[in-house]
Amino acid sequence: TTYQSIRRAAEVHRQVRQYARKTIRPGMTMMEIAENIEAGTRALVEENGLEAGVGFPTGVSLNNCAAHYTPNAGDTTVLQQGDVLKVDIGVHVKGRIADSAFTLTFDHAYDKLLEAVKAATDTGIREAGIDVRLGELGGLIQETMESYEVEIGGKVYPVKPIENLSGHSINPYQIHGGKSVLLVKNDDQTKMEEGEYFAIETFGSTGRGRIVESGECSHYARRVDAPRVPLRLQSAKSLLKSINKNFGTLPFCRRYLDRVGESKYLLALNHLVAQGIVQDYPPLCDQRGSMTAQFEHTILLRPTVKEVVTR
Ligand code: MET
Repeated sequence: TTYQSIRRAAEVHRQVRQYARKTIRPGMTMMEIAENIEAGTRALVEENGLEAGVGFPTGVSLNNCAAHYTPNAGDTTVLQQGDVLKVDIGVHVKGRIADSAFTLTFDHAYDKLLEAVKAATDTGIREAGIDVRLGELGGLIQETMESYEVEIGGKVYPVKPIENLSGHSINPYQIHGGKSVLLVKNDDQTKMEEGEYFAIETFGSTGRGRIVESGECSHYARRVDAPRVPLRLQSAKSLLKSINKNFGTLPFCRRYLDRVGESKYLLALNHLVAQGIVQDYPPLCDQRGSMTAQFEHTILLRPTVKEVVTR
């Protein structure tokens, strides 16, 4: 059943996450970190004979970058002692995606920042429920986040919720299901409904509290509502076939195209993005020098109970 698939995905997620927390160390490359997590996921789903796999590219966003960074081939970035690393892991079973993220640091200077964001996510989880208005939930998350200020390197910062990032509903094989939970008060009167499945995630920043797209793109997904336009570029046609076969509408990254044997696909991939068939998700970063943190769990709004499946 649906609930079974969700719980199996969450259990694999829990084990992979525990392994990640134990093994990630400064000095490792971002490539090693991401690939270890993905290899762990693949091994666990295979071991359990599940119709399952990686739910989306492993996010390993650093410092001012909040989300949607994973290394592309050739990236030699090494994790530093002073980095603030957001580890965003996705596992799916039959298309039911467990989406949960945490922040790792190796310097106690950031403890309070992490505490603020963890508290804001806990507020989001605690206050979520059937008939809760999305705009009000954003306000509660904001209040919690803004009740903190942090001192880092002798300077005091307010912790700002990132105002243009959000939690989201999740549909089968579709990571962003259509409903958004912003991290600030807003007038969205939409309610959460029975049976819905949400990624509750919050991001706090010592910077402006706003992200912009920045740096080379790694994350992509075929759009669920892709227009069925005839493709004149042969390479784009064949790449789309491969995407449909290997990922369907699950998000993928350039490394995943490499591992299924695609090469020299950038022109074709960019064409699919330009045609509105594939959505690109570039890294999302606050201003230079700022630090961002994230915590996230997936929740299931059952008729009589709220299940925090990834806890
Ligand atoms: N978990 C991340 C998100 O929800 C990564 C998804 S891949 C586009 O945005």
